[in-house]
Amino acid sequence: MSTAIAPVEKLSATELDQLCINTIRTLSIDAVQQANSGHPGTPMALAPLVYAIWNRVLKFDPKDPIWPNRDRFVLSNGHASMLLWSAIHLTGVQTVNADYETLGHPAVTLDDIRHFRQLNSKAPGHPEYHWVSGVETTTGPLGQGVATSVGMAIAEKWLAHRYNRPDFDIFNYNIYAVCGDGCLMEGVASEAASLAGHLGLDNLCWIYDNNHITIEGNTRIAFTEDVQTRFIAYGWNVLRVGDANDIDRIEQALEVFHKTKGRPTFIVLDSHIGYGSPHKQDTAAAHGEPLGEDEVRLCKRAYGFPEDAKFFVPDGVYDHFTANIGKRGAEARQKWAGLFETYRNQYPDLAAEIELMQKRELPTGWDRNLPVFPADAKGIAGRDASGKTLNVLAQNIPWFLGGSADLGPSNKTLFTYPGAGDFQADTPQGKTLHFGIREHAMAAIVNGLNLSKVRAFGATFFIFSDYARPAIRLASLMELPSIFVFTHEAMGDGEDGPTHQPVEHLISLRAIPGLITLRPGDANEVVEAYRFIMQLRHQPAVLALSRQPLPTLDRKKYAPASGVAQGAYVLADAPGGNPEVIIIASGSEVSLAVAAHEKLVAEGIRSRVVSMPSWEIFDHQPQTYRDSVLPPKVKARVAVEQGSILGWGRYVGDSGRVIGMNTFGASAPLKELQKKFGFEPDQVVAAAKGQLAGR
Ligand SMILES: Cc1ncc(C[n+]2csc(CCOP(=O)(O)OP(=O)(O)O)c2C)c(N)n1
Ligand SMILES: [Mg+2]
Repeated sequence: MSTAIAPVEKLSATELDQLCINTIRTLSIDAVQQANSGHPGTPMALAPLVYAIWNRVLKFDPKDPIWPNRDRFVLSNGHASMLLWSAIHLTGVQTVNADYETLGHPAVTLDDIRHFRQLNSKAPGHPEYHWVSGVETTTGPLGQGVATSVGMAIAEKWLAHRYNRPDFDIFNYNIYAVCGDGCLMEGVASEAASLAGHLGLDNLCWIYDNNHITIEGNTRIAFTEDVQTRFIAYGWNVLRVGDANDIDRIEQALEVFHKTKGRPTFIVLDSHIGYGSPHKQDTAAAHGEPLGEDEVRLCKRAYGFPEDAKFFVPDGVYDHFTANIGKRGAEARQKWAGLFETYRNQYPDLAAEIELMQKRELPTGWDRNLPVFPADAKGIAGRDASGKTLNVLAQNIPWFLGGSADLGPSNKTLFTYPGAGDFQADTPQGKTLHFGIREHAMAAIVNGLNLSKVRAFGATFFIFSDYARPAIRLASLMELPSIFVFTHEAMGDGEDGPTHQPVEHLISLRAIPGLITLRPGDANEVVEAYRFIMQLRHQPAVLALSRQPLPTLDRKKYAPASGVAQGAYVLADAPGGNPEVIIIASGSEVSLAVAAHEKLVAEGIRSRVVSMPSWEIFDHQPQTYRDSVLPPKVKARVAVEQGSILGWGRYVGDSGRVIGMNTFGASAPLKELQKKFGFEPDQVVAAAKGQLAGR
């Protein structure tokens, strides 16, 4: 039996809605079936929600998917990606490239959907930000999307306050995030929801797919808390829509969200996973495997769709999206563009800022007055040099903001200049963010801010980078210029002991593709590290900064700190530039290497010190440069770094020596730890001599 669909002109408005919804459902089912992998059940259940948001509410122009004042849509339950591919396809979202140019072809074609989850398809397994236009953030690791949406909401508040003027609502967009049970079980979502409630982010709406199903079955096996009451306690406005198929009620709930001031909105949406599937609805089986050919036919029959047609978009569906989101979005954008023209005349400086920001460019003079630190044997801590630099940058770059997970006074990340202020519900102009002790949400929120083109950083102790890691990884995957400022980067907090002493953190972050790690060796290297980081447009960076003072090297005697921009550079050299042994060091071990070098030189040994704050930057230099820093013929090499020795072999070679950490640290004053673990000049000297003796 096969069903024929009535001609579009004979359909009532309700029937046309249903036709569009069922198109999303059947595209999703067919794509998963074709790929023989993926998640059909949730798109089947949430097609009405996505339809209602996109076609009835979202202020979004598919022709210009990066228009600054667009509403944001986040699919935090990223396994339901077919919802997004369907919406992006059916609304005709256009492709934008990395230079923010619209290319005039669709972001997701029907052919991409036919090749769901296949190599090079623009319909990959999960939503990927830099890969598919129209995706606002990468999701899939549950909880990340909703947490990131809080950063987007903070950004909107900050932008609105800085740039809006009477009669000029340049920024007034909303953020809609859809999530499931998994997202709400994850701690990162709770951290972020708590902060969003505290900040009263009334531009933020989460819609919870309350289907009582996760992979292992019914949520009664592991998730029985009262989610609504939890969100009430967080200070959210909690609404409930008892039927996920009721698009009018969904639209009404979204209207309530629009009217709610001073609180974010949480909509509980009761749904049936696998809706329409006679044998799989309401079961975990609908979650993560294809329905099977027979069941697919039964579902299509239930939706009144032809059973044999695949990837079928009935007549009238594209038009209906064009007539609604397309028209509404285009009008909103054009109106905004007109408004912005007048705004540009009246407030040229502010308009220029907005335009620079959209392209991730920096304002003229962004690096003026950066500190220069005079040579000083006693020196200054990396974190202090960082604090001074951050305060200058924040004054030069209006849209640069950030904060710490409750360690601001220790990370030295507080903005202290007059007028900087704190970001709070009633002071959304503030530049210092207070994330509370929520490192994971902090990193996701920093990503949300950077996705919104505000330049933002988050800070904590380096040891707790572990707590932020999943979002740091996503920053790299998304090619975002998020900045993570980590202080107490080695054993500098001595007495705190091994719980607070990073060992494997540097190497584990170096393992993240695309992420730039920087461990500067003195105050001037800190400044140069920031100079490098600020110019990144598509890469995140991690700074590892010392807690304790490090000698400020005499740059008249040694090479200038600008060498940081090459990742590694010859800091101190053998007379005539012809070394017989090379000592490579980063961070707090750079001055140690220099001290050892002076001793070696005094003994007539031709040593060279290479300061290597960043492996990734160095690895991207031309071979000739790398060979000039580490001449292949010089095999006697020692690396010194207060972190795991793993990976240093690539720079010291098979016969080289690494002075690093093979164990956890210990609780004791730093000096004793340096002695115990071999971070003393004499031990470096001995290692260098050993290398020369072939040991
Ligand atoms: C952090 C994280 N842990 C585990 C997974 C694997 N995973 C993907 S979907 C899922 C179940 C999600 O359940 P729910 O959010 O209720 O989605 P539904 O099945 O209702 O669509 C799990 C465990 C993941 N994607 N991310
Ligand atoms: Mg669920």
